Amino acid sequence: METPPQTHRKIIHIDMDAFYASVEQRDNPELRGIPLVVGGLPEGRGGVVATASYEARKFGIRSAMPSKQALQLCPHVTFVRPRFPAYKEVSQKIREIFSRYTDLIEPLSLDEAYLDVTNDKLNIGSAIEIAKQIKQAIKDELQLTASAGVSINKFVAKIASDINKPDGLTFIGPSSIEAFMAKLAVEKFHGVGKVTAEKMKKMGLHTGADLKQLAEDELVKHFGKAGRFYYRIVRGDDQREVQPHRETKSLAAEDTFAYDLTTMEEMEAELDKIARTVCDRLEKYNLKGRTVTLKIKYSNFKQITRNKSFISPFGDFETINSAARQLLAATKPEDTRIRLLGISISNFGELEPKQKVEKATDQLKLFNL
Ligand code: DCP
Ligand code: MG
Repeated sequence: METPPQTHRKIIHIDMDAFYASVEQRDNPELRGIPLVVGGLPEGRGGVVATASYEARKFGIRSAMPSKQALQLCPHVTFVRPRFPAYKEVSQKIREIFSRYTDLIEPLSLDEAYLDVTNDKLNIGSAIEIAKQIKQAIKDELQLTASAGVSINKFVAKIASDINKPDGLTFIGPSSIEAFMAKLAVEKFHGVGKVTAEKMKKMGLHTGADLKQLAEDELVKHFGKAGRFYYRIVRGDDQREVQPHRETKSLAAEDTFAYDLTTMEEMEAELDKIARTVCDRLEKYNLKGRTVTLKIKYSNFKQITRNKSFISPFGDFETINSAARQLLAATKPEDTRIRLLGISISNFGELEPKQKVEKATDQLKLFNL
């Protein structure tokens, strides 16, 4: 008896090349073809590299590196400050290009997104062809380049987009996934940070092939819940769906600072401004929420959020600002360097009966995003 043909999802991961730096080079011809860093200036304290042009990467300059170090590696490097509104605009435009092909778009950041093109709007059928067309549209309409990874799942598509950067297009089909995963270094696994990678190496686990030797229970024993994910992923099994943007359920404002904030006064002053912006926006849309979420990104790019919920809806500056200050104080911020602060308000609708909102103590949650 014949087995029915296997059907697979068609997933594309798109990631812009040297994103902030490419936008700066596009908008200012003097910056083209030279080593360029977008980020904090080296003469300031705590300035870090947000990204570097490919010309600067030849000198070993990388994202998250102190700007001072970048200057040592390449004394003639040029520094420019980030222009977030310009990057947001490009981000919206690339999403518009994606939406010509599918509505199943899951943005991961301003410059990258997953697309599920299993049933594309134009009936093109070939995910590789769609990726080509998207790259071409980005070139023609935005004068920028992107790299694409095409596969049958998110995990492999994301790794594939990084393989032939810049301006790359890499396809990893179903029959090559197992071999591809076997060769993959453990630090390339999505979700494996430096600490886990070190632990794996100490255990003699260097590649996907090594991980595949371990039973699921063993992986869970050593790596917790993530172990279950590793077990499946080394076998090329990733069933996670592309999750398109849901309806807006929160309203937020945030600010990335040119220098890391280190004192409570600086942080509170910045929070004040952000709370004002959030408050103005709530007023503009005539909204009141019940939850305040504080987002903090540290100088090492670790990001946390903490939130606090109230029984009654609020939209006033005092409540938002004091809640944000309390959440900040609870993180012991004096011992840290802070790169970004943000406040968002959510929970606009009716309270779900099951929703846990503690009256007296206010709920504190910690997510690792
Ligand atoms: N970014 C940042 N800090 C980091 C990493 C990134 O501010 N530690 C910003 C600047 C980047 C943008 O996010 O331009 C996109 O991040 P990517 O990791 O995709 O890096 P690039 O697009 O700059 O380079 P690549 O060509 O490697 O994708
Ligand atoms: Mg990128």
